[in-house]
Amino acid sequence: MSDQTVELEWSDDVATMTVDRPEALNALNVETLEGMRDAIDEAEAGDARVLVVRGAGDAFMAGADIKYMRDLSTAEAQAWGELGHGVTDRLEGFPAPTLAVVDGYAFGGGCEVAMACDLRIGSESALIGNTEIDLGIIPGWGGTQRLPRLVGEETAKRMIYLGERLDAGTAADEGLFGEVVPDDEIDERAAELAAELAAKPAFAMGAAKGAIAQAYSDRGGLEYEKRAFAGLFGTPDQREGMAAFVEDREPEFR
Ligand code: DAK
Repeated sequence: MSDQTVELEWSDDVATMTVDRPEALNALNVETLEGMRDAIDEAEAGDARVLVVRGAGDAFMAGADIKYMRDLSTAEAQAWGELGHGVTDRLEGFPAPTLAVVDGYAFGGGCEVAMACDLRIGSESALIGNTEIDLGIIPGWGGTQRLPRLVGEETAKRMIYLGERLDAGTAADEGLFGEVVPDDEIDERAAELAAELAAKPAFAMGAAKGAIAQAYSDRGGLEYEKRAFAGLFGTPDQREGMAAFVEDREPEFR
């Protein structure tokens, strides 16, 4: 399968989805999210036993596309949010294990895509965080719900309130990465781990994933987050935060 910005490749029963928009550090726009949605559907239709998620070039994904988002109205932000939630929900509900291979930047929506996967490994040079606050917004694709689960409430609040960017070692210490590998070994380690997962009994794997999901089946928080996120569009802080990024300057919030 091939979209302009998303590739799906197969190696035996392992499907690998790669976001390939390196000129924007794989920032997620409408085309990219639609490509991811289609690739996930194709991986599921092809009975993938593992879905690997990664980014091309120097980034996993540097977040949602700020240049696209900056002028969205609340209604447009809602539609945009549904598309992003569709991708993270599909990843979370994918019938087989999903593995995020974070080699480079994973900020904002990129961090949220990684957190929607079952397992995460990082390269030594990876940086990860929910950095949205400095854009005058909050994580909107599940970050407010999934980050506290992974790292605990206090750490999640510190990361989200301050927009912290964690290096790989700290991310592993906090529970965001299962393991950290040297940059030049990450491809090999990802393939090894994916093959190990693919060799496990698929019915039991699906049952384990489904049962674990029940521990987190309350979607009320995700719905709250969607509404809170969209409500920030059009506020002076959102306009200022995103304008400052595009104009390459520090934001001045009121
Ligand atoms: N969006 C658009 N373009 C981006 C981008 C992004 N997130 N990140 C990088 N780029 C672009 C840069 O603008 C630059 O483009 P040109 O100027 O060359 O045209 C190119 O990628 C290379 O970036 P830099 O020149 O900045 O490269 P550096 O190595 O100097 O810095 C960096 C890399 C990743 C540290 C820096 O680019 C950066 O801080 N990027 C922003 C990271 C960030 O804040 N990400 C969070 C985005 S907000 C929603 C729910 C959720 C979300 C949205 C909606 N709904 C419910 C509606 C999610 C929001 C986010 O993810």
